[in-house]
Amino acid sequence: MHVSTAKPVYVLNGPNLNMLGLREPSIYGHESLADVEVRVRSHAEQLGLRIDFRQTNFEGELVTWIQEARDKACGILLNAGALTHTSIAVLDALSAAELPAIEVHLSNVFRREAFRHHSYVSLAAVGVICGFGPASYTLALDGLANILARKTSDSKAPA
Ligand code: DHK
Repeated sequence: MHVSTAKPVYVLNGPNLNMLGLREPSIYGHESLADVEVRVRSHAEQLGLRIDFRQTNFEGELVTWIQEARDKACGILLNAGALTHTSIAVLDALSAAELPAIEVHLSNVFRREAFRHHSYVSLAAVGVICGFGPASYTLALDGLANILARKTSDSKAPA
């Protein structure tokens, strides 16, 4: 598949994802966030998509980036880290963004503690990919590319 959009996909990462590779490797693996970025960038190139890849430990900054995405991005991949399970502010920003958003997790949150089973982000996401390690990001990008390809072909269809 090859999708061409004028705007990039925002790939946004929340708290503690800067610690990937060092942090609990039995759960999150040995790749750093920079390694994940390289993977996502090369996969995006194959799909014809551009990405803007970022990480923050601050809830307000994540909210600001999601607000910015509304005008500047064509879609969002979001691993909000622990904010997934706690942040109504992130949910509200995503709902306001009116963009296709995919929720991503490296780990299978459903095999973990009960507090990770609930996600505010899911309420505003088209879908969720979790449990595939760094490949969760590229699988999520495939899902988003499908949605964007459908949107582009719909907008070209005669009324
Ligand atoms: C990352 C985190 O930091 C956790 O708080 C989430 C998610 C799971 C992940 O698997 O990528 O619960």
